[in-house]
Amino acid sequence: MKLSFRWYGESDPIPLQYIRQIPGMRSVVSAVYDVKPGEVWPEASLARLKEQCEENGLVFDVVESIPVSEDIKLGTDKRAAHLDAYCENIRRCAKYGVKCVTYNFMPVFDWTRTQLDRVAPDGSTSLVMYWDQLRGLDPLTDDIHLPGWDASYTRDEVRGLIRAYGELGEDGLWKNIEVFLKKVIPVAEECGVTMALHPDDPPYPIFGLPRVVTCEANIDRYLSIVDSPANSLCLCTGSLGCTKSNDVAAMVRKYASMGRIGFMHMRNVRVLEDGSFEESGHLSACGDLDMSEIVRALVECGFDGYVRPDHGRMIWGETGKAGYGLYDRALGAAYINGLFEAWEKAVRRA
Ligand code: DNO
Repeated sequence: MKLSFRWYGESDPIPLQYIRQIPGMRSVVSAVYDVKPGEVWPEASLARLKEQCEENGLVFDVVESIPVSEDIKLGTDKRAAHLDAYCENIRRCAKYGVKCVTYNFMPVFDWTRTQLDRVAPDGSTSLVMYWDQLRGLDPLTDDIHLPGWDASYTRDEVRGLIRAYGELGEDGLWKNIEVFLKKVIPVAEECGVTMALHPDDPPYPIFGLPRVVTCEANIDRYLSIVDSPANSLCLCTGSLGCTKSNDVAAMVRKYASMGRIGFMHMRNVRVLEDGSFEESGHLSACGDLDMSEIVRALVECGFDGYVRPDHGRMIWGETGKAGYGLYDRALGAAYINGLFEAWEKAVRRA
């Protein structure tokens, strides 16, 4: 596996030099963050990212994300132009050494949480989603600002989008996924780039918006639309793990053995009785996922893609971007290294 770490570019309070000091760290996961979805990334920005990483002994070879515009997801009259820009971005990323591009197909909102700084008994804070904080909210009538949601939409725009997705429905979303994949995957294949689809987080509809990248059956359907290793997954254990019906270790084994995992997001999560969930420390004992079984599945299937410690808690007084501090993600990286070393040795001995 190739160990990686997400870095938000020059605005990230964590210097690349610190990232480099994490044992085993190889790759930087980043993106051009100042260009709107549907537009083309300047080559100079990619060149700069590559250069900054190399100056610090790291490789810039994973992009998270090239965002899929709402126009592509909804199939509006701007779709064709946005798809051309998307393909051009893949070509440009490849030109600067990128091998894996993460993206998602979640309507309007990316991940959904109700609080980003929930204090645990040990004084650490983490991201949570509590149904009693969400229930009763209606984005069509209430002015909702959930943490992490794109603040660039006005309330009216959000309402317009929610209505449009309501009309589109799941079937319409699947049709637009097909148009996207049939256009984009051949370009990725040509450039030697693996497209890594991130699951919906959490993996069920929120506010009636269709969400389809949620479970094994739907992921099978997604991967079969274009049956190519370039059409792969960014398998996020914490996202799929917030539904008890997803057996994450079994899904990892299945898709790794098919060669369809390009990138692993590794974190743990605790699911509460009413379906609410709390992000926890990476260790198996801290949440509901058996992280060792997940790594075992990867190792036994010969996985050689990218892995990154996903969201960490805020610990030791660190402040910064929720989920993306240095300390707990570095602890996560050390833990992931340990699990891989142990399972790789066990498999070699067997
Ligand atoms: C959250 C991330 C996601 C992810 C996108 C991929 O912290 O895992 O926002 O980057 O869904 O497109």
